[in-house]
Amino acid sequence: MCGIVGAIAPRDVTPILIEGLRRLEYRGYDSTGVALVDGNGQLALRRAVGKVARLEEKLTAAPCSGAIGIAHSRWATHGGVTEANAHPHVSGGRIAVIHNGIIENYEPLRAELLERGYVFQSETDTEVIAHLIHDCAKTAGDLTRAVQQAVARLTGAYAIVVFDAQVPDRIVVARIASPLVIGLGEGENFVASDVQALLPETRRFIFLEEGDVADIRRDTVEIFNQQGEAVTRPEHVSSLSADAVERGEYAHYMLKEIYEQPRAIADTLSERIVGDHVLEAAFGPKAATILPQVMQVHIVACGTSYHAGLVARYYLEQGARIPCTVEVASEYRYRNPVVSPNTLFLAISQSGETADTLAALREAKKLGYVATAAICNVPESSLVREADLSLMTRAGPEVGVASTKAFTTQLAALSLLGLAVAQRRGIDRRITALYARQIRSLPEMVEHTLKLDAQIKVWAEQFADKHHALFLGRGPSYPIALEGALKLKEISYIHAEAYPAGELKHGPLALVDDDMPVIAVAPNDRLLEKLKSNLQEVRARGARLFVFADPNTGFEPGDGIEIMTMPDHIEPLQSPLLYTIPLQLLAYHVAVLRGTDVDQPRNLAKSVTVE
Ligand code: HGA
Repeated sequence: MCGIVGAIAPRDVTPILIEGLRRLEYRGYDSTGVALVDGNGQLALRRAVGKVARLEEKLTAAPCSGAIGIAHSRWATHGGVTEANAHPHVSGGRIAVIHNGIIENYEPLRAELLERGYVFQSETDTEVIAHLIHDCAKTAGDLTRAVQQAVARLTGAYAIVVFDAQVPDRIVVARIASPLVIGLGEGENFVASDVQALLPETRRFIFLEEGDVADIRRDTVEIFNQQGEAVTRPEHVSSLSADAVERGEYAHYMLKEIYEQPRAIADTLSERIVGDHVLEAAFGPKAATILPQVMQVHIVACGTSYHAGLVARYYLEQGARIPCTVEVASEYRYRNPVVSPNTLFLAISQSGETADTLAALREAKKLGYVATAAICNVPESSLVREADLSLMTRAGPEVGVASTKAFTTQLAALSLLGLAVAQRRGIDRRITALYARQIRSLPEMVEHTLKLDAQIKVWAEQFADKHHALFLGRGPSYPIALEGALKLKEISYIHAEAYPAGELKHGPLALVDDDMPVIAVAPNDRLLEKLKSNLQEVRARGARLFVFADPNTGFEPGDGIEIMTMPDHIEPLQSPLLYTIPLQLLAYHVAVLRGTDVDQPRNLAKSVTVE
């Protein structure tokens, strides 16, 4: 979703732009476009609804080429999926702009620009940027200054790339809350929303910081911070190869996808959370009218997505103080449910084609919910098309059948929903600001957590010959125990169960013996002491305990109990997502030791499009 590519070079850049768009296709999008300055100094614009291949058809039918150009793949937020709304947007026949993100104050700007005589060709928020830059350029004297003046008037999230066909010696870019990277070449330079797009051209990159504006020419790159001061940003040499979309150095897609989580979560958060607040428009154009009416949420999903829903219940009830219920889709659709007033129906699915979830959504639409919403990884999916609101996870394509990054990006997206509802409910701003900070630091915390991999691989040896395993957690850690058990059973074929630890004594304790490893999820939360007592009950029956715990929880390794210490400073809101990581790695290493088909486990499919 939302792809940006730009290039300035002593050669035709069209193939670079098209290849860049292709390399970003996995993100999902609904339309594409390219703008170039052709050999006659004219601005050439080609746009198409649908796939990059449609844009290529247009370029074949009406060829154009140029040494400076920008290209975009759009996933509509403001205005329908039409050619007129596709980017680039042009002002005065000379300023061409592409944009990722959402301009929150586009309505007053649009009114002002209409008054100043600008004619709008699209319904997008982006077009105001093009006209604003054109307007500023009249007095600014140069394009970079015009962009600086224009972006100073924008609120919201943006990565923008601009050229002026009348001065085609530079591309100017700016960003806030939406990623943008400059690719450095020899006598040519590039820009993109993601390094993936540029890997065939270069591996030297500069990552722009919040508020940066950059003037990119063939031989120079000048960067200015938000205060307009010239700054230098470090150059990074990427170790990714151009075929990084493939499995690369990883033995399995699942492992690669586990390691992609910091980036996938960062992508899911980017453009949606600015400073301390969530941009409601990220849920779609109807969010501003629907969210204020929501007094309750009913979540419906299957498998791993259902576990994400169980965690979301804590985000919504404890964070936003509204009731939330969660149910598996295959049960919901035949239950003839009774719907309370002002309830939002929320469906969660990686593919957006999960048959039971889709059927549940269609059923829900007849039942008087205030609205329907989807959390999904595939923008073109039926679920997204049919729901009133949607928030896309940006996990990228997930090849491993056992879901990893799709799950953690769902948790990230659901935490944004919790925060958006909390904002609307008027929860104390200091509290919502705290949540926002905790959400923003998730990618970095996941990075730290992945460092446990080598230790987990050693633990895995103690599971490889087992037939059963029991996972325990309490509160929001219980769904994580469920997810850990699901991962282990899916790919290692070890029978694994998860229980809320307080339920042990009501039955499952009968199963516990020294052949049944017990895995506990033990963050330092208000249920820790309760969990400790439950673990004593298990230990007393001779089970071997494997505890994932925060530092300072007071667990001591000893006879029959092993402790894996998680990184420091995990906040309660973060712990479900972070404790998922070691459980994914444990399942992975156990499966590898048992020699199963990790990426394509028996009897399972990636996208469950049958009932
Ligand atoms: N708000 C803009 C851009 C959305 C986006 O980032 N798409 O990829 C629009 O709706 O066109």
